[in-house]
Amino acid sequence: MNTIRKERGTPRTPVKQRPGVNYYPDALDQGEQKALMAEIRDVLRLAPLFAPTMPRSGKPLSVRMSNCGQLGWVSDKDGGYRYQRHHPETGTDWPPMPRRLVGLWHELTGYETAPQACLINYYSEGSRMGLHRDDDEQDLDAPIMSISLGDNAWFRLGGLARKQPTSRLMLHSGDIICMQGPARLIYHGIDRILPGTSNLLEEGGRFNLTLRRVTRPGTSAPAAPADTADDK
Ligand code: MD6
Ligand code: FE
Repeated sequence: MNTIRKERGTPRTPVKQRPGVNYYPDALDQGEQKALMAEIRDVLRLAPLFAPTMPRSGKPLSVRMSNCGQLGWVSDKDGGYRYQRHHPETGTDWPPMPRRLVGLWHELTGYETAPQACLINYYSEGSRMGLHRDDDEQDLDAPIMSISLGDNAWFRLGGLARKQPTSRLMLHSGDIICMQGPARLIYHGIDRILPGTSNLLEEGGRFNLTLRRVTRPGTSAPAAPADTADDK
């Protein structure tokens, strides 16, 4: 079983929500959250938050986002959902993923290959994330690891079909949740955040970081657009 060892030496074991969903409450202590947040702020200075829009309708999503790592997830009216190497507004490559994040990925998921993308979502008061599946990746054997920083949020977990019943879970700053295997393609979303429940962020709100593999390890990724060709 994967464990995460905190500074004070407490081994961390996941709370199984259901097959394939490993929840690590309080995985990062305050110091670790602050250090990680400082690294994310460095990323955001190079790759500022942007306002993604929905494919076709062009309606704005309610979160603002950025990325770090080799690839970043973006969405807009004409191009739709996709991974690309560069920021849609500045045109420059995404900043590298902080090593701390890569270390957490290996420690918690046990997945042998490194994550390629870290999507950074920022929720201000009133932001939400509709029920969705993360299925724009080719490597569905790889887990997705999600880190919460800032205000509490109600996380909704459903099944493999949109109509299946859902349950909800309160995510707190420092919590990590991994979805893999039988849960890799389950529906999930954020109902709402609870403003004022954390003092980690001066501006309030919540950051969520999701680490992903995008292309299959060791393949030339024939199905990918040239922009997402693997260099592994
Ligand atoms: C959020 N999380 O916590 C949204 N996706 O703000 C996700 O959409 C998510 O928590 C894939 C795997 C884990 C997640
Ligand atoms: Fe998701």
